[in-house]
Amino acid sequence: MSKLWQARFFTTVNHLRDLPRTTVPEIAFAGRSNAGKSTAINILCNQKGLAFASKTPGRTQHINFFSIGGAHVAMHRHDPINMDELRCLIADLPGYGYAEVSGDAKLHWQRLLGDYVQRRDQLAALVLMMDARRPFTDLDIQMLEWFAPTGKPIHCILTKSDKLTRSEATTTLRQAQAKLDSYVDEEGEGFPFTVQLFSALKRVGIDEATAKIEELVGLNIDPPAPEPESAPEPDPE
Ligand SMILES: Nc1nc2c(ncn2[C@@H]2O[C@H](COP(=O)(O)OP(=O)(O)O)[C@@H](O)[C@H]2O)c(=O)[nH]1
Ligand SMILES: [Mg+2]
Repeated sequence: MSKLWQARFFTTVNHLRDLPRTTVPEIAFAGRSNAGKSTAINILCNQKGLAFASKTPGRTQHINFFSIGGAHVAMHRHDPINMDELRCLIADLPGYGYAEVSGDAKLHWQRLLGDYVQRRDQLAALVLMMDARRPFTDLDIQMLEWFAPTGKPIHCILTKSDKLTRSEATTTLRQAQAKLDSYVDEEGEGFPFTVQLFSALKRVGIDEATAKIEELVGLNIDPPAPEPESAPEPDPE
């Protein structure tokens, strides 16, 4: 069973000063509104209503955090989680590129997202969700170029691949990988950028995305067992 299935709502943040004061690794999901981000998060976490999926995009301008770890089967969903057992946070970033967002809201978005992805030390990796029919729009590139200098991994998920034929999907994936490979630093070294196809509708790429995300936040490695209480020394006899 995927560890992502443990996800539960943690907090909502509208200003960087309110970011959770946690130290566990975070992974952030970014994408244009309508890219299929909420649908993908819900499928990966196996929970229908975790991230709000809607047909009227662009209404959320805040970062929603979900937690993995620290909650148990018997707990009520409103019970506080055990912070000692918190493993990682998932940050659902506000969708961008929604045409009707006003200038002020756009600026707010730019500061919130740009600052968050560039400065958040706990942020281990970025997942960039793009509609497979039109990946790498200007704002996707902006996101990618904000994050690239951190040297941390970006995993691109090409959503709604069911809208493409098999051969279109293959070509799209190859072109996306080539695009990512074209980024090199001053020494000519590539970046840790990966890409895959995904379809929530046809359930394509779920295992691949799950494995990648778990690896990026270290959920693939079990946490060290707690130190056992030191047992009394046996009597020398
Ligand atoms: N065909 C298809 N449609 C999808 C898929 N994933 C999401 N959608 C649709 O795309 C629209 C936007 O999805 P949503 O998850 O709300 O996108 P978000 O704005 O990025 O969170 C909705 O109408 C979804 O039903 C998919 O894998 N295939
Ligand atoms: Mg959404």
